[in-house]
Amino acid sequence: MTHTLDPQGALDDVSYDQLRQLVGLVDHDASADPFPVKAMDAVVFISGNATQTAWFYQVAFGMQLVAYSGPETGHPERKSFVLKSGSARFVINGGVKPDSPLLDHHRRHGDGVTDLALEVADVDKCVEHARAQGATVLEEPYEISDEHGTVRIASIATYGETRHSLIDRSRYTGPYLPGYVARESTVKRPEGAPKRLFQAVDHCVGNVELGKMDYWVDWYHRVMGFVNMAEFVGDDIATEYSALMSKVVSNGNHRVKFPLNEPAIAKKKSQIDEYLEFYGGAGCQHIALATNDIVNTVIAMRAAGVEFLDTPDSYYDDPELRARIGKVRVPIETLKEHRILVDRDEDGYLLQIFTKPIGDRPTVFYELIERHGSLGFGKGNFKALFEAIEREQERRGNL
Ligand code: TYF
Ligand code: FE
Repeated sequence: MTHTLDPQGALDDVSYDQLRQLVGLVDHDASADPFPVKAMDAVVFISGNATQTAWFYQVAFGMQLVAYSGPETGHPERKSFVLKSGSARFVINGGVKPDSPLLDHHRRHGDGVTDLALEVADVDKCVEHARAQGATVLEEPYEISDEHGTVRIASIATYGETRHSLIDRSRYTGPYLPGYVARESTVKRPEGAPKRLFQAVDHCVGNVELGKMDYWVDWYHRVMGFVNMAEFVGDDIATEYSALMSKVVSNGNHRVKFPLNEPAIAKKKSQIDEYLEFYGGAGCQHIALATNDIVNTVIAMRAAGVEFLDTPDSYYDDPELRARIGKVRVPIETLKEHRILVDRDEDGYLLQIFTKPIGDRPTVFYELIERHGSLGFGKGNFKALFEAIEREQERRGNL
């Protein structure tokens, strides 16, 4: 069998070889794919204050402001900031007019992800396949143009009030979409700071209601032709300590990976129940950002005030962990100093760390991940991680 590599996303100013290491790409024959996805196009957020949230992502996450749309550019109802870090793009929307429908979403869910937008080559083919598989089409394919060219867009509904916009930007050279103007950061990077704190979105996790995980796994199989990845949390781990079940689906070459969690009935109130209660239903729980230098990323983010989950000394001092992990890029003492987790599987190892929830509600948080061959999600860390999450849940009075 010959492997044609999936075409790269238009946004990627990170090379295919870099991405292969960063997010763990595998070869894939896209020619038979019913719903070929190139890459994440953008993670789109609603914020109660987009002006300040855009500032947060520049100062704390080192992102570059690249485009803007709002009242000054002929869009009186909302403000919209586009930020980039390598191949990762975030769009932060906020309502200006009090009756903006964007604010309805915010009233129900708080700050969160409204759209996991996907870059595709053929919007119409994807929409027709999705419709035939029973997906809800929220926006039929349409085109918008400006002096930089034309984009074709449609959108389909996924879990909760989250959507997947499908975007073909192959005929477009502008900074984001028609209606946006190029805009540069006015925030100065700290002296000696890394050029970027992360290079790509590795995965976006959805939390769904009890009993709905398999429905959504099947939905991604049917509608988007996604495949299961090996890593999952089944009944055994769920009842012992995780209080959640989890399966991972991805597109053929693993460029886009969507783990899906549901609460498990366990001794304690599940962290997934806490999310569902405060978010007001299913939604995006965490976004994992791929970095090639997690130590310096964590140092820079901490210096800007980002709070990470703590990991006890006993995690690092465990001789069983040290034996299992073997030699990794940085000494284990450095990982301990920065509270970075490490896991090894048959393909290699990964380093990872998790922030506390970044908004007012205990909902959305971030993961930083540095992959060295491992295609997993840190299964060996689940126990330590879920215990750290539960300590925070307890401090909030929600356990
Ligand atoms: O994405 C993952 O699967 C890992 C582990 O609530 C994880 O980051 C799973 C569930 C969760 C937090 C982290
Ligand atoms: Fe994750």
